[in-house]
Amino acid sequence: MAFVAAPLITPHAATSRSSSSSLFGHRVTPRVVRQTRSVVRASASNGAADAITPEEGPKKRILVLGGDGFCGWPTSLYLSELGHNVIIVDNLSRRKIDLELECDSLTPIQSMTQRVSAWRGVSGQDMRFVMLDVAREYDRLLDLIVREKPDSIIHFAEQRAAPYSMKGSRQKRYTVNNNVCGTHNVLAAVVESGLDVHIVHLGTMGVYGYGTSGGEIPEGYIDVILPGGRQSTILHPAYPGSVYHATKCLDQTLFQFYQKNDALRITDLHQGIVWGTNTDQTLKDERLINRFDYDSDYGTVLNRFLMQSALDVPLTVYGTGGQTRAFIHIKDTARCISIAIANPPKSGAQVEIFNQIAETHRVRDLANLIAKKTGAQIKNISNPRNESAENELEVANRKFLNLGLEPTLLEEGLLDEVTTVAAKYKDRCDKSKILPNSFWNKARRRECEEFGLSASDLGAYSMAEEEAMLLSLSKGNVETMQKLRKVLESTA
Ligand code: NAD
Ligand code: USQ
Repeated sequence: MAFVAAPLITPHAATSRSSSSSLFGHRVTPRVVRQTRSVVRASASNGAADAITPEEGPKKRILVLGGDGFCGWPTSLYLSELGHNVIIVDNLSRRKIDLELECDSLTPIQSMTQRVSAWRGVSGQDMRFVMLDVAREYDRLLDLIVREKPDSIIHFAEQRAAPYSMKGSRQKRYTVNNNVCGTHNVLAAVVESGLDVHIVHLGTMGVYGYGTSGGEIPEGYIDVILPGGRQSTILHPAYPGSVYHATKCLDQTLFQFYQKNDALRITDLHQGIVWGTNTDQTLKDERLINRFDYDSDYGTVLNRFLMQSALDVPLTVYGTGGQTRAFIHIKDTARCISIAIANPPKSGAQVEIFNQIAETHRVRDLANLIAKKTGAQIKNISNPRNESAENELEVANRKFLNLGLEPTLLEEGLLDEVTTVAAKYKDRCDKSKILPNSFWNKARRRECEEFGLSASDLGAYSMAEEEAMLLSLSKGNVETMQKLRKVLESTA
């Protein structure tokens, strides 16, 4: 059946209005603001009758898949502090990718054993860690769910960097296999366990695409008129901008199927770009510090700019910097998830979708305000990505506001926190990891190389892998290896 929407596309929620605010004397235009929060404690959509605050909700047993990561670790601590029983599940693949990319978190993160024991000591709360690959160890995952009988599973455990997912065919395939199989394993295991587990998944704003909506992006669903005049409510059309974002679109189709077929209770959080480093919990002890990615694959734009300014290197604005994106602070990530946990959809209700964002900003506006604040230079460089050079972005986020979220906005001085962290650990930074070295296609690569970016990078392989490959091809003969390297360099 063709479900091309007729011109009538009605977002579920009404339109919020833009406003502007002054940051460090600079005018910026956050498009989604707190004033829209008119009804605190309104009912959640989707069958959950009365909104419950995380503090007053029942204490739950929660599996946090991907709980060693940038969002997962502070969220685990936050939930634990609220009194929930938290079990972290992670295969440490993010740490292994650091080895592959020959890069590391700017902040000196501790091993999982040290992290968990530090939290137990600081908080007196129990917390456990299970090392398990969600995408490849189905039986162990099922066993864990059956044994622990969680009330909720929070699913962060995916390869989350768009640039890494576009680096080469190996990384594209890994991202699809890991993310789609992982999500499917969670769904199948919950069904097989026979337990009533609420699944909360971290999705992305990027499922909607950028610049195609032509108005406010609703929270997940739109009403359309199908050919023949029939009315329907469908998922907002998916329009991913990378292999990574495409996996989140595939995830949401899996959720829709499992909700329809097995009446699973699922919440999908379409989160914007997360910025910041620490939360009240990670600040309690140096051993609890959160990770901070600054490299061109995993570092996200605002944290990268703040890091670059601390290092006194130019801010890397891709293209014109006219890309508008949605942002949320790491403290609000944890808060939103706790709200979602406290307000699950009823069994049988459609997949609950929230837009998990605080505000929107244009990349060049962010660069300008940081430059103004710190005196950093700005450098517009060729865009390694295949994306719209300029786009508008207006996003509905009323569901979380109605459930009591008071978003942290950039203007609240928290940029200083990131700048302080960046300055404190800047000696740990490898400057060679700052310029982009993943390209969306050959044309983007060529253009960037003509611009002088990333001449040494061969894209699909890290230097260590390339070295190992050449050594193996030349069977250890140094002369043959040098010849092979010359051929590789001349064709790169
Ligand atoms: P991250 O890479 O820091 O953390 C992900 C964690 O999942 C890592 O610790 C990794 O080791 C683990 N993991 C990956 N695959 C696994 C598997 N198969 N089995 C077990 N563990 C596995 O990423 P993050 O920034 O914390 O993001 C967490 C989630 O939030 C992701 O799904 C991401 O798509 C989503 N998200 C992140 C952002 C952001 O700006 N960071 C924004 C929107 C959405
Ligand atoms: N950009 C620059 N300069 C940089 C880095 C990025 O101009 O040095 C630009 C990019 O071209 C892009 C924008 O900034 O237009 C955002 O890039 P990003 O790397 O900060 O964010 P993105 O790739 O979109 O991915 C991040 C997370 C991902 C999450 C997504 C939310 O890594 O896990 O899903 O944000 S969203 O973008 O809303 O889909």
